Amino acid sequence: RDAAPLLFPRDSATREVKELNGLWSFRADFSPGRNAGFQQAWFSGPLEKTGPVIDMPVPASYNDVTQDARLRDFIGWVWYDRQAWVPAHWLRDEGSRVVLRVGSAHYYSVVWVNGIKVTEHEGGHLPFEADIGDVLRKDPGTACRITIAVNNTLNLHTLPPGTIQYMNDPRRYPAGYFVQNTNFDFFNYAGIHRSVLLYTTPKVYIDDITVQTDFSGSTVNYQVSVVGAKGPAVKVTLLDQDGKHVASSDGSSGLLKVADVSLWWPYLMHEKPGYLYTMEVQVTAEAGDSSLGDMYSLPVGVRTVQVTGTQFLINNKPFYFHGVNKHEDSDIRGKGLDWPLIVKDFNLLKWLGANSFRTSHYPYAEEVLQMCDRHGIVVIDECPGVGIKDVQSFENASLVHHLVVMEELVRRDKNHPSVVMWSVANEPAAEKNSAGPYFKSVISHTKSLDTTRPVTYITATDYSRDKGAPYVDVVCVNSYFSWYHDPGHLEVISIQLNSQFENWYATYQKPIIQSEYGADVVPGLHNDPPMMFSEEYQKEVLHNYHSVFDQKRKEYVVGELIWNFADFMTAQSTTRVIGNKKGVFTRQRQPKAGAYILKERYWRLANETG
Ligand code: BDP
Repeated sequence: RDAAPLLFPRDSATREVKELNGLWSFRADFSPGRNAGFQQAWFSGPLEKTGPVIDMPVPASYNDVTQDARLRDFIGWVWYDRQAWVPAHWLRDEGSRVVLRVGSAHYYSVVWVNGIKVTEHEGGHLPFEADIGDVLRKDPGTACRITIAVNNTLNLHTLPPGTIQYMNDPRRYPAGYFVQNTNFDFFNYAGIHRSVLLYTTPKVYIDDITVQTDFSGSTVNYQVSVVGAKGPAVKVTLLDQDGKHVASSDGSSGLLKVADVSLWWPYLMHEKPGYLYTMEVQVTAEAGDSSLGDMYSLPVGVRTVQVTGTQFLINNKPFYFHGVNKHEDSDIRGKGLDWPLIVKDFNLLKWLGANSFRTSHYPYAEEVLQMCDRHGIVVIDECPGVGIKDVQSFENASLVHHLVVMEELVRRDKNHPSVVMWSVANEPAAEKNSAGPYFKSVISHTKSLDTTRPVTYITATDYSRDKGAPYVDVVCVNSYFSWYHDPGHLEVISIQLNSQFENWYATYQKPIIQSEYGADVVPGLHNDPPMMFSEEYQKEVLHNYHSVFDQKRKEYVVGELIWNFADFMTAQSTTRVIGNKKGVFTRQRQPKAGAYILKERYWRLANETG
């Protein structure tokens, strides 16, 4: 429980937050066994005393910030450390918890405070935390030292999975080197990717809040869990955007009824998208106690989601996804959280007229989902289940971890109105016999964690062989006609895409989203008649796909998400030109010709379908 936090850290009248972002000391463990750091206990004193350290910004991937190719392609443990001062009153006051929280670090992390191990966490894209008050109180009045060791190694039971190869044939590899093989197409950036911070809560504290909304009958159904008190008194107040009290209730669970509710609408479906109420939760240790125990404010959007045989409904109205697939990826910082980039991307989504995206292929920073809530951008929230292909990755050890990841993801993201569907995987080997029971378990577990949202995975397996498809609520299909199949033959798209849709629909009678399609463009390359990698070819692929979408969206196709929003980094290979170039924007977020095709189309769709 300690490791997986529930509520996003926010300050309030009872909580303080202190960010520890900036420069940390950093040392990669290049020792042959990659284990010197543990053997020599690099956590027991300042890292700089163990050997040479360099400056490393947090948050950021470490791979692209130096000129050292060995660090870019490093595999194994890297070590971060820094000192931090904890305000004296945090420790003087025995009644407060001091929590250290890491927004995400890829992939496996171990954390020490003043040389004492406080937590470990598996998984590169979700937050973890530890109550460090007791450790700090051993040494009050001194700065504390935080050490974080992070290992980017992926194996057949991690999520995403991978395999490590050691190239040690002395006739070919003088020094020997490690290779991380993966079945996914993005660079395995590593390091501390999101904010590290300290925050306080009182000893009696709000541990979790769950809201489920509806707009007929009651409106907000809430549950608050409080830790540290036997019979806590909970008071919940809902405020509208003008700060007006619109509903209130007592008790750790209940219903809030709002007259004239302002619904949360997706962007372009309503002139006021992303309407959020604020739910203020106040707790006292026991009824009648006048001193405030804890207080937390949660943004709440009131909306419903429902899937029929042919439609995806938001607030009972058909919703058509016209959007993108993204990556957390940019120059220099890799997968590190970067506010200017986040804001730029939202401006570009709006420029395009995109109403949605999928968090391909892992959970994004919570800050991104908060932006989606506020701006009314609809999200398909994907877990890091990308590239599940090898037989061993369907074994029980993998399944058990996958279920834990879904628990952590649902716990973190369940209250975001923007999140309308969970995706448990991308392009697994769904034709394997073990894929059937595997995805049956993952999907039914996810549904038991959240009864309000549909669940899917993204497939590239033929409809007739896909063993997990019976369990999804919406069929999400990726296809690359005239690219990976029939390269150069644009004329195949119309016939192949039509039969793709017809076969899936005839087999499952479920709504379908085209969850990926696209073509690489090296920006500035031109060729007429169109040739692969030219701007003209991407435009033609888009046009051909779009004319089929336009026929089928009147029937059961409920969305189209381009692959990809922007160019992104991958491992080096013969098919990648400094990364994947299927972006409609470059990695620096400048439009290619395809972006203008989408812009025109998305704004037209917005006018036609909302
Ligand atoms: C799809 C994958 C995506 C890749 C894309 C591509 O889901 O991650 O980047 O192909 O090859 O199959 O461009």
